[in-house]
Amino acid sequence: MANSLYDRLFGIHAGKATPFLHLPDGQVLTHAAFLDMAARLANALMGLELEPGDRVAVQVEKSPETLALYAACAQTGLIFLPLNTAYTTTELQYFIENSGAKLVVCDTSNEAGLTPIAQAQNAHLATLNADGSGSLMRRALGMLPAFEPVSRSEDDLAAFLYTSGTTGRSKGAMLTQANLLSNAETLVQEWRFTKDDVLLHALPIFHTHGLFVATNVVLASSGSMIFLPKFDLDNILRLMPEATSMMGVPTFYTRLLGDDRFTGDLARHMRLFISGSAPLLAETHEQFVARTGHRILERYGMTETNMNTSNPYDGERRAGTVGFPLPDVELKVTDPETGAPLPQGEIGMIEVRGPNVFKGYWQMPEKTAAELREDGFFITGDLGRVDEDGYVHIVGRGKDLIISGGYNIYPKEIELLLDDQPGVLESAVIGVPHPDFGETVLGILVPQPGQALDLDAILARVQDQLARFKHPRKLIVLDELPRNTMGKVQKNALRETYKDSFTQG
Ligand code: MCA
Ligand code: AMP
Repeated sequence: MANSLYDRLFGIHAGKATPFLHLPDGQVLTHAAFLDMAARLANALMGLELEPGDRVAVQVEKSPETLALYAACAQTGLIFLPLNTAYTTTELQYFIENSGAKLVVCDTSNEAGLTPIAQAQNAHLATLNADGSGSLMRRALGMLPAFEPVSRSEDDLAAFLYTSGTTGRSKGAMLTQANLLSNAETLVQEWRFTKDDVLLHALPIFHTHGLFVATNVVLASSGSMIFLPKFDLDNILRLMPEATSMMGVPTFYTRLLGDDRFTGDLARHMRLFISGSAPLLAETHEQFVARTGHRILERYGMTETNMNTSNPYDGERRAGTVGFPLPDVELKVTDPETGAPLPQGEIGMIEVRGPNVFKGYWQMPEKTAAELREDGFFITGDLGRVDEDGYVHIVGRGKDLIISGGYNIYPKEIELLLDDQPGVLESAVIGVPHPDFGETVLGILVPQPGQALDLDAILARVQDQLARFKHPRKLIVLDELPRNTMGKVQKNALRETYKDSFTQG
């Protein structure tokens, strides 16, 4: 029985005592031990009478067990739905309800808050903590360490990742086995990953970058990874001598450069540094070359498409560009109004097509139709151009989006909440430059006539509802918002006015 995702990422390692995860305390988990854990989990999942295609919503800390749960979902044909650990109960409720999850896996500390939400839709709830404790592993440990993978076609769904939208409502991006596999195998080739690679893995595993890029590339190449719970500079510096490669968001690289202990000597043996999820400033790229001699390889992707472009492994890695379309990925630049292709060199909407492009948004046919053309091209919302040598440059965003430390934040979601606060007439949320996170969130409030705003109380209410990384780092009160003649808020003008809010003084 075929199950390509399981077979090609996990099954290939059956019975191998080769290292897969190097843990920060020095322990090593072999491929075989990892697969045993995954099979026990697969048996535990099937014991809950879940059916292939059911969604498993997972909000847990990064751990080997969490990765094994991903493998177990592949093995059982369940759809893995990882969720940012920063999400509040209010945010989680939406994802659980919208996806119709049949199983919710959470940290014990969130069990009380999520139980009524799971119960309301007859979903099971199990706990899994950072140290591997909790009801899920307790159940799994009583199971056999063998499980025959459920047969799945490559067109079957393997994962949902929620991505916010300009309307403020998150959409579940449906990713197939083929989406994940094709991209992983392409990236192994493009970036020359082999069984000898040891990837320094400090990214979260609830997003594309840490899970479908970093983890899948390591699995598909039979390499191993130094599996860190989070980005911690001391750990990164301590463990870099044992690694061959690292993937990170630009904040990883600016933080490394900000520390004098990060020397050329420490990095010299490394084979490859990769950056993505947010623009890497050309200045950061150049500083990195000056310090280490390494040119960071920048690539460009999205939740809906996995990776689209990459700078070359051999050949010039050009700062400020995201390189060339990957093999199998077609990329064109179109007129944002008409969709007509633009002449080479002109700036327009980036559209992509290929085996990496998702199947659509879960139960949102209109949103799918608005972004995914019938001919298979996905309208990315990113504005860019292709230069005379074929390098893709991302020059801006057609979508109202803030990227803070690699996390996407949709202003609309925060504006809707701010508008609801007592005394607030309207609000505008913008991204402004931030030395550590690249961009951060600034909220601008207009009070109702004659009202004084209690900013502390407003912030406190926002904090209850929204994940920490989405919180406005500053609130500013204005009498009115700048608007154009059509009445549209001029966010560009606001971004210009407040651009130095976090970078100076
Ligand atoms: C943490 N905080 C943040 C962020 N992360 N605030 C804004 N933006 C963030 N990204 C909060 C913390 O809760 C904390 O709150 C305060 O900011 C400072 O925390 P700190 O300890 O400095 O943060 P950290 O834990 O070191 O995290 C920063 C980080 C992390 C290492 C940059 O956010 C991270 O790992 N980012 C990677 C995100 C990622 O994987 N993106 C890929 C998406 P307090 O003030 O209360 O202490 S996939 C994608 O985009 C596409 C597909 C692609 O192309 O890859
Ligand atoms: P997400 O939908 O959370 O996966 O975020 C995808 C978005 O991140 C893209 O549409 C881009 O706007 C941005 N992005 C990813 N990689 C890069 C990059 N290397 N340079 C600039 N923007 C990037």
